Amino acid sequence: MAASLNPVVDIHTHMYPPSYISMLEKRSTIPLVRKFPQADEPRLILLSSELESLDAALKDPTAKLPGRPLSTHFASLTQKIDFMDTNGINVSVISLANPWFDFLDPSEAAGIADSVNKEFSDMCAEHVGRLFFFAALPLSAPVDTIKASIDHVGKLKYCRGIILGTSGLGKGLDDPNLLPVFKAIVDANLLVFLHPHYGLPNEVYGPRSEEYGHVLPLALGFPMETTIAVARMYMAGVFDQVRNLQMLLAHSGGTLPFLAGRIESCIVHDGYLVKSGKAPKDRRTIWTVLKEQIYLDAVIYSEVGLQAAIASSGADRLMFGTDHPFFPPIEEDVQGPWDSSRLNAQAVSKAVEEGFSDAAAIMGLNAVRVLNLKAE
Ligand code: 5CU
Repeated sequence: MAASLNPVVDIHTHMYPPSYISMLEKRSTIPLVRKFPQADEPRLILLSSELESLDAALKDPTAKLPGRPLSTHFASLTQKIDFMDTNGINVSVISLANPWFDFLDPSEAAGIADSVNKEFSDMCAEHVGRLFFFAALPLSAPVDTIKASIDHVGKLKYCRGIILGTSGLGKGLDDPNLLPVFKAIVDANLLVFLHPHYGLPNEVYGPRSEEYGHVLPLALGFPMETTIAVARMYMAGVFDQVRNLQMLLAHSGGTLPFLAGRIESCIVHDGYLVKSGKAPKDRRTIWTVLKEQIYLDAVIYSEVGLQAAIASSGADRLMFGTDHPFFPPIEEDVQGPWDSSRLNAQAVSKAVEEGFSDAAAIMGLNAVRVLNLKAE
């Protein structure tokens, strides 16, 4: 595809390189890859909400298949480039999908992270100018090892940030022990791409949740997880303590743009916070943090959510994404255009009139500027 003055850049697009898939094939607890006699393609089982259907399918070969089909779109670089060409995407910033290295034993995490990050770097080198990547960290390892890993990926030519889950070192992103990690990320001039994985406790979906497929964990659990993680960071003062930290939030910030006003109101009406001086009048509000330290992806599939995202962070802080290879078409050809990608592009053109500069900014120019996506 020819380079364009107004490139389309996909900043939310994942892969599991072949070495990561082999690791999942050897596992007996989630995340795992498993073949079932009733299907040709292996299944990729990631989420705790899929455990019940995994157990059922292991016992009964006629039971509903758990997880999602592990199509070639998850691990093949050729397929990623084909997807980009078919869906009008000039440049992609690829990242390892959840749950990254969270489940690894501390003793092996750094070695595996280094080698998977190198695979990402090598893939980018095969398609100079079309691919960049967000690296993943060995978060189960000691903090000094994590810092060494940040230092390492910061020097990789095509690395533009760190994809991070919400668990941090195990206690969430408001954990004071994580501050040196955030500082090291800033020092390496990298941005954090915050992405959910753990969702909400399964009980909230109720005893009938199996009837509802993946809808509740993905549509609601994921965004709430992101919302809560960032609200905790805000309440703990992380954004003030690491003033240069820049975060790109998946799924247009979960529900943060919509709930920021309510968060603010709850703070100023909290007797304990106000009386103990924890909510001083000159504090930076969550609105300020959204405008100064937060970027949002445009993976929200509707102009309604996108308008809230634009209103809270600004059109200059939004970036188009697809979430490929998740959400493939169910009934159409997976080698053709994907509706999930089209819906996100359509939301942009409905929210900010197509042809106007905000549309070009969200579709790619913001990413080029913020992530410095130059070919060499
Ligand atoms: O379909 C899913 O489970 C997912 C997932 O796990 N991660 C993601 O980024 N999108 C969809």
